[in-house]
Amino acid sequence: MLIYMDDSIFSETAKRVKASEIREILKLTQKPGIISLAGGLPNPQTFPLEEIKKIVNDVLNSNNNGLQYGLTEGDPELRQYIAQMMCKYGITCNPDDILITSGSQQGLDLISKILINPGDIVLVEAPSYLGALSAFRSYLCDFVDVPSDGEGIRTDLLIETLETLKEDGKKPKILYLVPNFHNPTGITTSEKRRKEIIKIASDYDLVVIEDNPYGELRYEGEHLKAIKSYDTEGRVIYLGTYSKILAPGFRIAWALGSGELIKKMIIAKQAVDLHTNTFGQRIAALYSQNYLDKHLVKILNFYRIKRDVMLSSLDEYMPNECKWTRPEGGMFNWIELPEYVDTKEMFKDAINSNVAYVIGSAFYIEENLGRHTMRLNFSFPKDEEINLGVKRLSEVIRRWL
Ligand code: PMP
Ligand code: G9A
Repeated sequence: MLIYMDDSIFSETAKRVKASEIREILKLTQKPGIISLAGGLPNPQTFPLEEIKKIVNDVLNSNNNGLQYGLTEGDPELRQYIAQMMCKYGITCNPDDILITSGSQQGLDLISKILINPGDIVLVEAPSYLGALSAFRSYLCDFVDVPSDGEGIRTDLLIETLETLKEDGKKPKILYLVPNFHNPTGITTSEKRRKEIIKIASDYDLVVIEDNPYGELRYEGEHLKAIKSYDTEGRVIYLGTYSKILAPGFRIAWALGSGELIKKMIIAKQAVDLHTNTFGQRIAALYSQNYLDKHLVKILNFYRIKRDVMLSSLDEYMPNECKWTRPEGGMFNWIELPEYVDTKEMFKDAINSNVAYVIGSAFYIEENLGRHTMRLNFSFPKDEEINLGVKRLSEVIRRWL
């Protein structure tokens, strides 16, 4: 029997959220023959199968076999390890500041749950990670976007925006940023901007979400200190994840914050899923203690080659009218075409030519922005597919010039 439901049955949230363009494109790219430069997937060749097999046995054979309910906060050994690992980014913290989440996507959801009332303003970069926009949107926020350049969010425009909002009697609550190898642009926020951001957050009483899934994947240069490391007032919530350094299927990530912020997130999580899966957490803890450092060296070498193949393929094939970013790490390049080319309209042509990308406008709040842009991923395809994919794409683009 077909049941018809009137739209009025759905909550405001259900009415407002729309399917993620990335997840929809993921379905299309299952078609045989397509080279996908779309989804931000880690390369399965980096998944350390042999070590994981061994650890799975060790976990099952141990007293704490990872099959029981666990603490909402997360596995104590894993939190201990993460607290130490955070020194790399200049962050001093203790395990009590850390909540293990089911992916950082859940971190974004929990933060929204505890901070956003309908109509609250969230400040985001333009463009911004689309999964975060969906998480915030689910809590019926309003967005205000601020442009970025090669150094990250434009802090001068951020102040201008905050002043204009103040004049209108509006007080934003949250500033969401991806400072390392940004999704979608690949850009890293400079040290100068990081310091300015924390000062602005303090002056305008903002909570900063520092989302850092790609920070470990640095192929050149030194790690920069996290925005969180400059935070003396407990107003930054930092998000990290095992998705890009171990395997996303485990859904193991963490939120790091101070005092009431992290406590409220823990309570919120109790109502969502009680705790993150214990088995995956045990595996992540043992993996981290025994193999992670060596594994990171391996995957950095692996992904660096892919980044370089992507850059040299772009240099070789792309028409002169296109510009692109040169990321120092992460998984993405951002391409700008001449303004008259609409990458959404061009997408069908690309699929027919067996190559996929993510349309740039998907990463903007305002639908008319970024229409001439696209995101390319280089972590998932094989080296030769990157080359062939960019060649195919540049042929498609030439047809639209
Ligand atoms: N934030 C950003 C910026 C991301 O790119 C992603 C994944 N693509 C996430 C969060 C979610 O990651 P996780 O797998 O940890 O949920
Ligand atoms: O598969 C996902 O949804 C995670 C990837 C995100 C991205 O491509 O930005």
